[in-house]
Order: sequence, then structure tokens, then C-alpha cells
Amino acid sequence: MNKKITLIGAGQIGGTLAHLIATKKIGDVVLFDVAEGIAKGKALDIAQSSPIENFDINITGTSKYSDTKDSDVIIITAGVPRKPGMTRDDLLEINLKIIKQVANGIKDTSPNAFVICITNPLDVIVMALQKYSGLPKNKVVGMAGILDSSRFIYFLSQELKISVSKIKSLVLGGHGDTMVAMVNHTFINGTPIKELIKAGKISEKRIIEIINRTKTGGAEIVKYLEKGSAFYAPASSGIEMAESYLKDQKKELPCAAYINGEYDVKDIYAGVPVIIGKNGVEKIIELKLNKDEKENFSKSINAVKELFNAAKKIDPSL
Ligand code: A3D
Repeated sequence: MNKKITLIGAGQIGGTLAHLIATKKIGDVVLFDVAEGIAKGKALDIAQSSPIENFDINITGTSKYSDTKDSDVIIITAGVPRKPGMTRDDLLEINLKIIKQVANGIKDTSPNAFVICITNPLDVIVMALQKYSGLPKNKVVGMAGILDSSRFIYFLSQELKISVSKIKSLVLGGHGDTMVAMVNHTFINGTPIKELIKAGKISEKRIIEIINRTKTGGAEIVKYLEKGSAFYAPASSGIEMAESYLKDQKKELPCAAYINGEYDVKDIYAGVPVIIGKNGVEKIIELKLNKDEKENFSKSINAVKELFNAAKKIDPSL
């Protein structure tokens, strides 16, 4: 039997997720949206590409949570995206209300699902989702680090004129202006990037510019699109997490996971490298951070904590 993947939110990211799941033949798809017509219309459109793309999965649209019953994976993009000039944090109040509805909709219908949240502001929304739903912390996780890391790696590949496949790196912390690109954990063809700086292949100044472009990578796209935010790369990132869970790949991926003691941080969701396998988040990998990285990571965690306190003011039940 095919795995059942529910996508809550059939907007730009939701639609792209559905298309990727179908063409990659990962499982059956239920596209859920309060705007039922969008969910049904996109599902039908994608289904009609099945003879061409050669997939036999079942894909349906709905606005009823009962249709999402016993999902194996749920990916949540329900919410409002940014408009030009907005920060992710500006979305807090409206998306908090939406995520409460979603949590109530999924908690009893799919108690065993692996739940991936993409709705912004990411770290606080995923933390609220876990609290509202009461689902196990290792089964509720946020997508951001894969996207931020992918942007960083892409920009480096363009600068160094080298394939993205030859670059290893990651971005940790909260999904906002305080995210931390791990320069000391960046390898080009297996060589630490610091060695390339020493050899004069890239300057420290240029790396800082690339880090800053990564931090504002989402806003750069929001500005171009004028309406809505990035959706292709965010969808690909969500799929990588879902596949690692469904196929028990045990990939090490930077995700917004529940941290309780690791990295000297307690009781908060933020971006750290984790192993995702059939049990959800199976392990948090603790990288050795240098003094600067520690300081920046702790700043980022504080920014997430501050925003979570703002969320608690909006909804004291959190
Ligand atoms: P969009 O195309 O507007 O789709 C959102 C969908 O959610 C719409 O179709 C709405 O009808 C639907 N929706 C609204 N309220 C509900 C509800 N209560 N229940 C079910 N569905 C509802 O947005 P998008 O797909 O471009 O983006 C979705 C979210 O992802 C936004 O919050 C973005 O900010 C966020 N996002 C996060 C990242 C990360 O890296 C974390 C990247 C890009 C976008």
C-alpha cells in the first residue's frame, strides 16, 4: 500500500510539494486547504499529468480533516506568506491562529504521522504546533535549515564555479536574520573553505557577503515576486525530510528540532543537524562550535525565545 502524505495548505508550496511527490512516486497525496477549490483543482491538474509522467498514485483535494485520517506524513504550509518589506516575524499573529486550527485538525486524525512544518515564522510556529497538538516532539519538526543551507551552497558554487555536489556546508539556528552559516563546517571538494581563503581563492569579505545574501535569500525572492515568497526550493527541502523518514534513510539534515540540553540550550525549537529516520528525529548531532559560532548560535536562540514570548502574549495558552 502506498504511503499517505497529507499537505495542509495547497498554495504555492503545497502545490509544488504535491507535484514533486507525484513525479517522484513517493506516495498518495491528500491536498487540504480551507479554500477547497484550490485543493481540488490542483489535485485534478496534477492527476491529469499521470499518463505523461507515468505515475499511478492517488491524489485528491479536500477541506475535510476526516479525509486526512491516518496520514504517514503531514507537511504544513497553511498560512500567509510575506509581502515585500515584511519580516517573517510580522506573520506571527495571523499564522499562530491558523496553526492552532491545523493542530486541532490533525492531532486525533493522524496521531502517528511525522509532521513537517514550513509555515513562518518557522521556529516559533513549529513549537506552537507541537504544544497545541501534543504530538510527540520527535515527530514534529520544522523545515528551514535545509533551505538556508541549500541557498548558501548554491551561492558558494556560483562564486567558486564548482558543482553544488562538491560543497558540504550547513546553516543552523533560527530561520531569520540571526541564522548561523557554519563556515568552519564548510568543505569544498573535501577541503575546508578556510584553506581556500588562505590560498587566496576566495576572500573572507566575499564569504561574509555570501552569508548575508543567504540570510536575506528569502527576502530577495519576495522582492522579485512582489506577491508571495519562495516555493520551489522550500518544497524540495520538505521532500528531502519526508523521504528520509518514509525510507528510513537516516540522513543528517539541518532542521528545526526540539532541543533539550544539546548545545547548552533547553526547551526550544531551532535549527540543528538531526538524523531523520523511521522514528522521526532520531538524534541531534552536536557539532563542535568555535567561540564566534557559539556566540552567534546563542544570539539566534535568544531571538527565537523572544519571539516565542511574543507568541505567548498573543495566546497565553501556549
Ligand atoms: P500560499 O501560496 O499563500 O499558500 C498558503 C495556503 O494556506 C493558501 O492556499 C491558504 O488558503 C491556506 N490556508 C490558510 N489558512 C488555512 C487554514 N486555516 N487551514 C488550511 N489551509 C489554510 O503560501 P506559500 O505556500 O507560498 O507559503 C506558505 C507558508 O510557508 C508561509 O507562511 C510562508 O511564509 C512559509 N514559507 C516558509 C519557508 C521556510 O523556509 C520556513 C520558505 C518559504 C515560505
